[in-house]
Amino acid sequence: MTLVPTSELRARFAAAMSEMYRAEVPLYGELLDLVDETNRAVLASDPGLYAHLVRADDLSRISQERHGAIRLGTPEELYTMRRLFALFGMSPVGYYDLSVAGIPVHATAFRPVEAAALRRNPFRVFTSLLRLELIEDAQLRAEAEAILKGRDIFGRRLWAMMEAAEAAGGIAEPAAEEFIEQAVAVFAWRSDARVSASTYLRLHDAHRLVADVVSFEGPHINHLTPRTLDIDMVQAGMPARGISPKAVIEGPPRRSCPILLRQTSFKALEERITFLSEGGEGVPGSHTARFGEIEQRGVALTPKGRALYDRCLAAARAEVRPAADGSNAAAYMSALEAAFRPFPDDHHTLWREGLAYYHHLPANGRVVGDLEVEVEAGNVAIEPIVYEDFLPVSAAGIFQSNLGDKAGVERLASANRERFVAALGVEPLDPFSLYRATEDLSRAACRGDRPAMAG
Ligand code: OOG
Ligand code: NI
Repeated sequence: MTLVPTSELRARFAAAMSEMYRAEVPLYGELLDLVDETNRAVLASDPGLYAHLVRADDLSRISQERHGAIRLGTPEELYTMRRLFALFGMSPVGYYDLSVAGIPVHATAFRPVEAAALRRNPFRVFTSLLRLELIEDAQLRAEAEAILKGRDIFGRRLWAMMEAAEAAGGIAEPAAEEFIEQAVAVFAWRSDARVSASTYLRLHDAHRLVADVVSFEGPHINHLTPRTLDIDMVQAGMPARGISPKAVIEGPPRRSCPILLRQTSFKALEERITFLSEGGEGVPGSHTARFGEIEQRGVALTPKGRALYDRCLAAARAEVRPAADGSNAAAYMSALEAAFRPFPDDHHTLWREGLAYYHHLPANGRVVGDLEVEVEAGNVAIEPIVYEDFLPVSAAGIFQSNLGDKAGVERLASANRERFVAALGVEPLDPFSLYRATEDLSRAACRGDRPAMAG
């Protein structure tokens, strides 16, 4: 029995998910075309970028690259989701507390972590867990808990397949096909609510997100995000295709050396749903949950670089707080530009000051001298290591834009990392250590300790 490599499974899973979402949300298909067109134009006009991507072995993955997001209701769902994603070679990385932005969830990102796996397919899923304890009304909280207890988001067939796969250490053909189908079905949209219209309204009043998680049979994928090489160009091209993006791009400003992550989203669709009713005939209603998003990824920052990023971002937001209606978007963008001026914008300075992570690639064979000197002398090239994770302030902005303008402005209670980790069943991996390890490997490779290659 030959097991299908997990990266292969993940690539097929991601492709099937994208196909499903394209059918569910046609505007997503439109967005993919726009991103594809833009990426081609950027590569054609920027041979330097093309060469960089080839050297860092990052080119082939970009057209297939996506992230998605789901929201879970119970600790058990999160625990089992970890088991499911593990079969696709995706591990939990990082902890994100969204309560600081008034959103009652905390989250992790499931993603591949090894360089070769990332190259094959970097599919990631931002996975939030609802913090029911933050619902103030005790009766509503108990009701929501009871509703969630009664659902099985995975289904009996998938449970059986997961257990078999864990026992066998993986999945072989021909089961792989059905396994992927079953896994994708977990994230499908179902328009039949599990609650009555009045329960929905009460959940919705507590927080729109509570209604989105509790009212349905499963954790529908709420967006899938392609990666663009020029987010400003895509943003500008959206209106012509009937897509209206949020006014402000989250993350750092435009720079010559992109850092971390810039993201923008467009509004959720209003979808027809059916509520439960006493008579069983179903009551029509509507729900907004799903949206579109694009992102541009840059170099991963070290803790020192990240601290500088956080300071610059906080300075910009102290100056201008982006309004949900977009009315001060221009003022915010210029405050952002100004606040990021202290952040060096060339790779050699970022590297020299230890602000970002790089692959080290020897120009000709093994390097014996001091690596620092060899880089300065041009005997070792540096290529940015791509940021594979998310940003809490950006994620809060994305949540807020798709939850509606009024949702969540006040700060909720503080983070509860221990509770999240207990539900997950493991400590999420530390993103900085992963980038650091990748950089260290490439440094070792320069000295001939391992065959030289990117990542
Ligand atoms: C997730 C929002 C966060 C991102 O890319 O930061 C996010 C959600 O709305 O469930 O997708
Ligand atoms: Ni997203």
